[in-house]
Amino acid sequence: MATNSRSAELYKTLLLARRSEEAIVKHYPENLMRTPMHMSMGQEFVSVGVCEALEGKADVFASYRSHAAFLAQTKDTDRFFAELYGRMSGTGEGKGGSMHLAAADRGHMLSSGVVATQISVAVGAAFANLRLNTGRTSVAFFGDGAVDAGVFWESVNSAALFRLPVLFVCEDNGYAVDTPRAARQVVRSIAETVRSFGCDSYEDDSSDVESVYELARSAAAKAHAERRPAFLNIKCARFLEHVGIGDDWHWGYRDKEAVHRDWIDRDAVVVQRRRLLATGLSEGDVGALEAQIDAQVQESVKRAAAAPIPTPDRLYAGVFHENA
Ligand SMILES: Cc1ncc(C[n+]2csc(CCOP(=O)(O)OP(=O)(O)O)c2C)c(N)n1
Repeated sequence: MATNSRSAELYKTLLLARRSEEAIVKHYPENLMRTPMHMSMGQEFVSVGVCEALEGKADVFASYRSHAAFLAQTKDTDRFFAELYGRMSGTGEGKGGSMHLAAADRGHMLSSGVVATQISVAVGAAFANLRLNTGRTSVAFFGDGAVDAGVFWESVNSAALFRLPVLFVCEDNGYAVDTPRAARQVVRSIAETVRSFGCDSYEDDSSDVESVYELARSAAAKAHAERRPAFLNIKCARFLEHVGIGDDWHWGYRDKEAVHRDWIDRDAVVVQRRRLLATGLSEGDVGALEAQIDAQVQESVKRAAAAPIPTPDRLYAGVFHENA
């Protein structure tokens, strides 16, 4: 295998997220997954690039658009699908659903349905990591809509003031539901504005998981070495509707042709597959990787659908500290 194994790993993780969501699209109409779905499809390369760069040493705080971040960090399709199916073996014993995935034992600390609330918690974790000298990197994933919220700016200010090595990662798909950024924010560049807080600030519109990987790696190293936060503004596009498994071109708030030209036609999953083929893997090698991922996803779906549903005595378990 002449291709470097990191490129193959990145492809496998990208594909794990993509195939998992394709399985959701296929099985959701069976009505066994009774949870609203905010799909990551198209944006997976952001969290995959960042989480792979941090090699498991990240504490991840994500939004309700949680699937790719969760799978990039944990690769745990069993607990993922079990939660979507509302089963005991899910991350929240079936109570959280798609928006509230958490596996603290694997560094996915939380996903929050309330826009921007995960960001300040990530700053607290960065503070704890620094104090406890864990060497871990606290990472907040959020959309450009979360930048509209005051807590984002408070978090950036606090992290810069307390010199905390936290990564703020904006999955900048340009919309809060159907409202474009220009209709919500006066600043032309979020990255430039954040820089004025004394935060290292980067922009990327590559649609390339390897570019995000390199950026996250160097940004995290600098954040720890210099004890300062970093803001990564990664442009991307959501391929599906804001919530749900379909598309929303009929709404008319974004131009289907432009999204295809700028993003779907350079889908990071396809780009990475091509890279593997161009750098030494054969179709057979890539097919074998894909078969492995497909089998993992299909097995997890099967196990989740057959897993026991929660019993009433577990209703409050994990909800309040004293019932943990
Ligand atoms: C505090 C709060 N206000 C409003 C909402 C309703 N809401 C849900 S998603 C969303 C848009 C957020 O957009 P963005 O942060 O860019 O994330 P994306 O959905 O694009 O990933 C809004 C306003 C909410 N969930 N929480």
